[in-house]
Amino acid sequence: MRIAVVTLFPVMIHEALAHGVLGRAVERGVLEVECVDPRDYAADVHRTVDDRSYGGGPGMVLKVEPLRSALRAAAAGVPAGSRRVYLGADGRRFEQGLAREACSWPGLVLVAGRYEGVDERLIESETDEQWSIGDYVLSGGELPALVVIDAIARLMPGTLGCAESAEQESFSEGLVDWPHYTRPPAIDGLAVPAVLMSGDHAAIHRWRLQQALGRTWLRRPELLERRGMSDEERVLLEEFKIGRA
Ligand code: 4FM
Repeated sequence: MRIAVVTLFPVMIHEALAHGVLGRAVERGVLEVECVDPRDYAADVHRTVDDRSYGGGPGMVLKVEPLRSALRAAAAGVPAGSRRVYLGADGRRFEQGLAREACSWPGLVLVAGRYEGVDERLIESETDEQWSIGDYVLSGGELPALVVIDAIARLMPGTLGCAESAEQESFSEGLVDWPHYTRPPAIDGLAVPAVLMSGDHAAIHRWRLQQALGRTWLRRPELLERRGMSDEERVLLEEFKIGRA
């Protein structure tokens, strides 16, 4: 997938994509990310990218011409069938389902705003969708762009290693994670659950599913509601509840 990010801070994007799973995806060419900086499209010697807000008040707005030129350059650099997305707190909530949808698109333009905002007409005429990563106010769209890129990229074939991807398509989809442990077997009197050291793979699988179900029931009941459970999973959850009593 090819992603173009319109941003005044391309280093933020590139730096974040240089590590770990995403770094590997970029290295392998599964993911190509290009940044387009409106400052490179500014017309004056000061490379001005902000302008005063109509209606007055403090705070500047991203200036129209450089941003529009950057947006069009970004759109020209992604394949046909790509979507242009503005990242802002009032957009459609970006969740796993949307990440799954988007991971089959050929490309994406992500528009990361700064200052008090972007001229509304550009959002209307030069983007296709608006996405929000959640209900909090950030200082710009770069972190949301990175969240979106990370969530999408890890769903694309070739991003995760074999061991990781096997886990991803597994039984635990739609549930929160089960707890993880590593050495030593006891820390400050807290032991690793014995089943994990039993070598009984069927029992371990069952325990992990039960923990994932139990934790989802306790901490994110709305996720369990949405996902539903098989008969076998209902039994595991009932057993989990009894175990807590
Ligand atoms: C976005 C600040 C545009 C300035 C932001 C501009 C956000 C969110 C967010 C901050 N984006 N989900 N929450 N953006 O807070 O997506 Cl111009």
